[in-house]
Amino acid sequence: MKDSSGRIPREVVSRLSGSKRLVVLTGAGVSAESGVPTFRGRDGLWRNHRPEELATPEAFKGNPELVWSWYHWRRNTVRQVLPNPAHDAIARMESKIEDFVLITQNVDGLHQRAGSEKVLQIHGDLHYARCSDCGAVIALEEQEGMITCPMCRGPMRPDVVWFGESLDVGLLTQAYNASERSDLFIVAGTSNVVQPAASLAFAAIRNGGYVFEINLDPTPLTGSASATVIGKAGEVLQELVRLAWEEEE
Ligand code: BV8
Repeated sequence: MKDSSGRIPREVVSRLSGSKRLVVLTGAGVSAESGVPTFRGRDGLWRNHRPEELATPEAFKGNPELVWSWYHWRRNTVRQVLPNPAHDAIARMESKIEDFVLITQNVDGLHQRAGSEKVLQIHGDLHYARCSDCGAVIALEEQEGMITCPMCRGPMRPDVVWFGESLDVGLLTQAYNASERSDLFIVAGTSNVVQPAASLAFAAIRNGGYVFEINLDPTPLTGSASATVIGKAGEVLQELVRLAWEEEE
């Protein structure tokens, strides 16, 4: 079911209101309506740098000052924006469904600011730094420039997963288990090209789960999704929770 009118199929609404095991997977498109640039979209530049150029261990090894300045700029950018209706709708789903997991590829922390708590940040969080020597993790606020570990004085790096780096095995296992058990898997605002995140929806499909996709454009998942609505995540998700629950109250 592919609907470019933005209309949400009735089956999606009834599956959400009746869901016992809901998983939501988000990507940069969910933060786009907060004014945060995406990675591959038209605005997919981060201050004239493509993520694939700087979000790598090689880039950090070669020019840690540039990579750190890029992450400080991104952190300060997202600290000045607000969660949008897409983040709010997902937090509302969590409040309504006990067995709920949000898997996000985003590192901006906007889901938590909207009230989401059951969040698997499988690509890390740009509000934190991690020591390359002792592994200590610290929260970042106003810091600028290179960060030195307060525990061992070693060099610190952004606490995110770069291209070519493996994801945290524990988080990824939790993400796969939740996806395989889900009766409804909502995937919003991701181009579904980055692995292994892009395989999670297929894990749900393989186990008989219903996959509902929301995006401005078709993606490699669209042909396999149970239903796709072409539209803005904020608008479609808000409409979905209204149809599923407001009519109850
Ligand atoms: C791994 C954190 C094992 C950092 C990110 C060759 C060599 C090496 C590796 C690979 C290779 N080929 C493939 C790989 C694997 C690679 C990969 O998948 N590459 C892709 C580009 C092909 N993956 C990895 O490297 C992963 N690790 O595989 O480990 C390994 C180890 C060694 C060697 C090989 C394998 C690690 C991946 C994690 C990378 N880190 N972020 C940072 O942010 O700085 S990924 C980055 O992309 C973000 O996390 C982002 O979330 C993620 C995915 O992008 P999207 O979120 O989907 O964003 P995008 O802009 O692409 O799309 C936005 C979508 O929203 C669009 O579809 C748009 O239409 C839509 N949209 C826009 N506005 C709206 C909207 N939709 C709705 N409403 C709107 N308003």
